[in-house]
Amino acid sequence: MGFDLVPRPRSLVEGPGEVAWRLARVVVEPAWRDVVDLFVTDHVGLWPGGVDVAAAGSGDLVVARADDLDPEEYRLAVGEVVTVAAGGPAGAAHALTVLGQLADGAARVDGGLALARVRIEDGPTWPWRGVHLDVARHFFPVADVLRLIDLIAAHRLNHLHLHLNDDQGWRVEVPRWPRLTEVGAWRRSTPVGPELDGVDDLITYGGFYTVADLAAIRDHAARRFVTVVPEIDLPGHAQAVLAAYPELGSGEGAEVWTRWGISSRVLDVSDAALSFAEEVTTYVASLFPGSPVHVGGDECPTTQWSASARALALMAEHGFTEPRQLQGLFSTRVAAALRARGHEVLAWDEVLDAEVPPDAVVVAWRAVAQGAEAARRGFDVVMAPMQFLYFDWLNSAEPGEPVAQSSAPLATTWEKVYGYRVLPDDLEPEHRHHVRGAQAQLWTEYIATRDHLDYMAFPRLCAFSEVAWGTATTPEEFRPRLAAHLERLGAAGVKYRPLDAL
Ligand code: TNX
Repeated sequence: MGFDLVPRPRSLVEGPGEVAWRLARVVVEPAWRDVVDLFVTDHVGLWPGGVDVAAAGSGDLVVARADDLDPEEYRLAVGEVVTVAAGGPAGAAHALTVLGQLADGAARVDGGLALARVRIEDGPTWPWRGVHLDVARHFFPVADVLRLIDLIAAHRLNHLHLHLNDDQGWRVEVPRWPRLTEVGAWRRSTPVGPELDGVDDLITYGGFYTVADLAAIRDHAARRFVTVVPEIDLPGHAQAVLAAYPELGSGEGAEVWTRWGISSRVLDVSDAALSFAEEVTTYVASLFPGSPVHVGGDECPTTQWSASARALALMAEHGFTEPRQLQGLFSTRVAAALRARGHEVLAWDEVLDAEVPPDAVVVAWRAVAQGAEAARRGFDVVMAPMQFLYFDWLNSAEPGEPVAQSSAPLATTWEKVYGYRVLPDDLEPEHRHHVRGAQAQLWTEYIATRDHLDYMAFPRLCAFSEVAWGTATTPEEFRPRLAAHLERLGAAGVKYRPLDAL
């Protein structure tokens, strides 16, 4: 297939011939007008005469609803008139993203754009096509997040999971708990290079989002059919919280952590700590009405609980045999509060080791097997296995790659990402409906700048987008299309990793 579309549509039939297409007038129903306005402004340089948008009559572009299509499905036909039929506005936005890719590369003829006649029928295989960004280990300003959302939408991905707190920083303003940002958003120092080298920069580092910042991120994303999924990760990964409010822990006071890894300092299983988790998570959730919310739950060491009389008494009260089961008290309580407010709840796959909140969606990160286990146990699952979808791992095992979370020979090449398939091989047919889709993770211990984020994300995210859309073929077929697509990204200022780097 020509046209270098990424992700590849389900079906594309070409020809015959070309049209000289000049866009002066669009017809679209009023409810979908914003989708068209965004398309027109995003490509404003292509229409020197300006573009009118009308609700009826004739146009050079006609965008209409089709009842036989799902909300994200579309048909796009390029002829003298370009027509888009879509099941919903998200499908129309996907169609216009593809039309934008065709138009951006087109030559000018007869006062118009030379477009090949083409009929595309398309839609995603997987409803959850996510990208995760850790803004806790390194903080990314609002402008960088908005730009990432644009790139997510450009790849027809549809969720941005924001990891808003960790041991090394708390990144959301919470009015009733001001020390979370006064104290918890700032760390004294950051490792330079591989953490285990023990070299530290001794420079205060931090930042956080205001309520207005998060509203801007939410609205920018919503306009592009990207759902923002906020995560408050508790009761583990809580050292920044404990630096701000030591009374929520059971050990000695601590500073915001200046190391990577897993801190053993976790929230105590006290009424105060359980209420805190519920209150801050529901507060942050309230800034994202109707969105799914992630309650974290990964990597929660139990050493402090094993040493706490209160925790041991609670274990006896609940008949728990393992301290790990105490974690279920947090996830079930916070999840119930979120559900009561209309939020779907997600959690990292460690919740499988304690009590899983009813209806929780499990984000399977440790391996594919946890995803299959969650599905077999009746939970919906988003596949995020680190071996394929952690883009903080090395791009290649060659010497010369910048420091990353993995060490050679452990590397995740774009070819490896491209070869990943969302459905676990061994998952029985009766459990497959639980697989919602997949998500790529950008953990940022070793990603401090926007340019480096680009280097780690692209081209792996391009490969991922096609895996998640469900139309991946072979690396040999994909490579030339990817090369052309990377030029497109480069023209948009993306500092991607060249295919032949190193
Ligand atoms: C594991 S995945 C983590 C993160 C780290 C990441 C580094 C998960 C739920 N926890 O805290 O940043 O590995 O790759």
